[in-house]
Amino acid sequence: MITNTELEQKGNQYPNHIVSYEKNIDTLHFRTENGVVLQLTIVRDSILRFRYATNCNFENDFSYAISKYAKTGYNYLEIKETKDIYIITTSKVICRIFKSNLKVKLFDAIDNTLICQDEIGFHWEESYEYGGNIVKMSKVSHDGESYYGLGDKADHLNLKGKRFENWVSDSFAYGKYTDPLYKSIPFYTGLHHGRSYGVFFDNTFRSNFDFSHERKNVTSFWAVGGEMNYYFIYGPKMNDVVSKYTDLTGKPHQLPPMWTLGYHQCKWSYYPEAKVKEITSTFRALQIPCDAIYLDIDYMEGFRCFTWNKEYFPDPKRMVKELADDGFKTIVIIDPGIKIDPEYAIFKEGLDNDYFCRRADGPHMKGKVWPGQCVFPDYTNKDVRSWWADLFKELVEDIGVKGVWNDMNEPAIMEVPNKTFPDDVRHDYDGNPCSHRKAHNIYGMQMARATYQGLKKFAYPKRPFVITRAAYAGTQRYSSTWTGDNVATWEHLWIANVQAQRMALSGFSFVGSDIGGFAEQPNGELFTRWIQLGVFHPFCRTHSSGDHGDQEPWMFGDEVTDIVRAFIELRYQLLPYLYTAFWQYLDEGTPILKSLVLFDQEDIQTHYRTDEFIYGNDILVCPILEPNSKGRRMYIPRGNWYNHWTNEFVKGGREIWVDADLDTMPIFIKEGTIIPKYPIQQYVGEQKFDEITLEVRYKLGKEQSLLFDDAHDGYDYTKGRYSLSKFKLTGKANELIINQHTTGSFTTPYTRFKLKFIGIPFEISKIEIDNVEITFEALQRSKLTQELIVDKTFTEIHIM
Ligand code: NBV
Repeated sequence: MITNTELEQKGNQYPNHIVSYEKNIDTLHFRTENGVVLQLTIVRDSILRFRYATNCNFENDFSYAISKYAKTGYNYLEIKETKDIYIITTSKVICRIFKSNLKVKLFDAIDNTLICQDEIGFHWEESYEYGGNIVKMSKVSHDGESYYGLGDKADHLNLKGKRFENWVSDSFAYGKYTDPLYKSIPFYTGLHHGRSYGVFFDNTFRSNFDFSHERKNVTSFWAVGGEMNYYFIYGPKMNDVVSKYTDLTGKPHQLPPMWTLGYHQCKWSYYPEAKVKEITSTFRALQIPCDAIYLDIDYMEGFRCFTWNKEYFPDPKRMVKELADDGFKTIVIIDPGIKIDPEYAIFKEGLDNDYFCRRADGPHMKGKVWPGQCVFPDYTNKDVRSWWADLFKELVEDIGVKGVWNDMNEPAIMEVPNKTFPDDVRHDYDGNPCSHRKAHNIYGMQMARATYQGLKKFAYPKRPFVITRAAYAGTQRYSSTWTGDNVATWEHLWIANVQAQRMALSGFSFVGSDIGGFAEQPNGELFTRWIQLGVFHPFCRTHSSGDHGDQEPWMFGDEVTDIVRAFIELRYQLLPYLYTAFWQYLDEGTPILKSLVLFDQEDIQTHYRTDEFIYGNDILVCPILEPNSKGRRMYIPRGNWYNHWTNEFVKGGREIWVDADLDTMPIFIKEGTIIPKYPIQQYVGEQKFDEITLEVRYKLGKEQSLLFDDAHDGYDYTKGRYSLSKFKLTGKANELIINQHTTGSFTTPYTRFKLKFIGIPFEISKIEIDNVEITFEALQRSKLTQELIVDKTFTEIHIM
């Protein structure tokens, strides 16, 4: 790895002053005497893009990360010039560019606070070996500045003082601090003086980030090729930074079908058919809710993608249908390696059409993976993606598979020192031919994209579901993801918690870990604690490598089975809440998991908090991460909360001890919120219910909550057929008022809400629904909770 200091010693900086600029639509082109060296695009009032050229030549402007649906356009732009600087002002930021050295300083446009400033700024080193440049940016690290983001790093949530590399890597049994891992998301947020901004370095080459590691007051990032091309995103709220970044790199193209938010059971591997059925029927017999069952590589014939081992699975279509009749959706794995076998149709097709990657001098890229020697589709070629997408016709349209799981797409190669393609492999890069140095980090993303295209086409009119292991920024548009081959240890439970939060902070919310650990075997206690965390991750799947024993919820004795069932049931009850959070993620880019720092950045207590997080908007969760725990200390963020189990009222802004025997974990609900709950089902859609529960927690003051609903699959919601209820709660000393405003044309199957009131501090003497007083008998009272069944169309409930 090249260090900062080495680079600075060798680095080039601009010898020439900027002498002029031209404005072309939204972009300012700054020139030295030799030509244009810097392009500054005003993407939005709060997003500026900086592109630097070392020789006054810019590359073709192409990105896999940026979404074509990203919001663009600004409200205000003013450009001023003095002797030494250019001052570019939007309604959100002021950018000063120094003519003599191109250094940049960025300020809040409202109050002129300095947010981000170059140290050396842009500099570079020529790379003789490969051609091109190592491009580098250094910025001043401010007093008390913290850093978050970068995808799946297995490190403390706050990245300050650390250095990381982005090079998508198969990392079997990685550990805390292993770097790099499976994903490359070159985006971070900085936070100082209560304000947050983001930097997205859209460069797919191997890149590095140094957060005050080598030099205390400097944060820098660099890549071994390509351009210095980064987006500065101003908040000042971290939530806005993340949602703007998510908008820029894209939100999932559609809502996931609701069943994908249920519980998934996986193992390497369930086969033959009888074993699969034994697993699924045990779920139903033990009444443990489950929606998805996975087939790992052994379902194929000799690991050939898109084939079936007919000895293990004689009639896949019948089996998939029978599983579906029992509420199970079948998900199959598909790897990128295509077996070199002249008898294998897909190999032949790919060969005839020249769809496989080639080495620099022409031969195919060959490498060993599960099927033996393989070739690999170049997913960076549009025609290859279309071909790949069409290969899913049989699996999805004919056989009825509901989701596809892309593995080994870093790409991973066995028995070679670098575990992936050599650098010289060529890629089309959508008409920008390049070597693997540039395409490596997006290979897996483009595979997931091609798979997504296939699922979208053949699952239609249902929604697609894809899971990918490798990812680059923007992959969230196409796929969900998991954190790869973790290990059944307590340390890995800690890692899973951080990784899921960090991915959410990096725009990728649909994430989960292999619950229980992939390698080795958990004991019942670890498995239980992992399930407790996992049911609060957007993607919730138990997975393990078969070598180490079984990992189904009933493998650890009755006590564990009962606890695990109860937590999976809780997940199913909370499905409307999670679905609403997902809708908000699509609508606004709001991360589904919120680290405490994102929830309340002004409270410095949150800046180094790692364990606690907010699930959706209103539920505070803190996993138990150590064996033999009877509870733990945790930080309750500012505001008031109710203990989920006891309804006890808790004041935040302090650390407290929370009891948590094995059958429980710390969960708190924000006061004033309205939490929707479904009845328990064994799988999504199992029951038609007439009524759903709304848990209402009293607050002195005002609070807003949302409930989104639709058909749970299909695209009707995009045509307005959804139902979005906005609840406004107003609590006074002797009154509680709930207003509901609903939009959308979807008629929910349920007609009533069962309101459960928690924490009302006054004796209720009167209730009015839409100005009509109801009889007192309609109230069923208990000590702290009181229930009321109402027509779902109410507009105002007034409790006095
Ligand atoms: O396909 C087998 C496994 C899979 O179960 C796992 O989830 C992947 O991360 N796969 C890796 C290949 C084998 C890894 C040792």
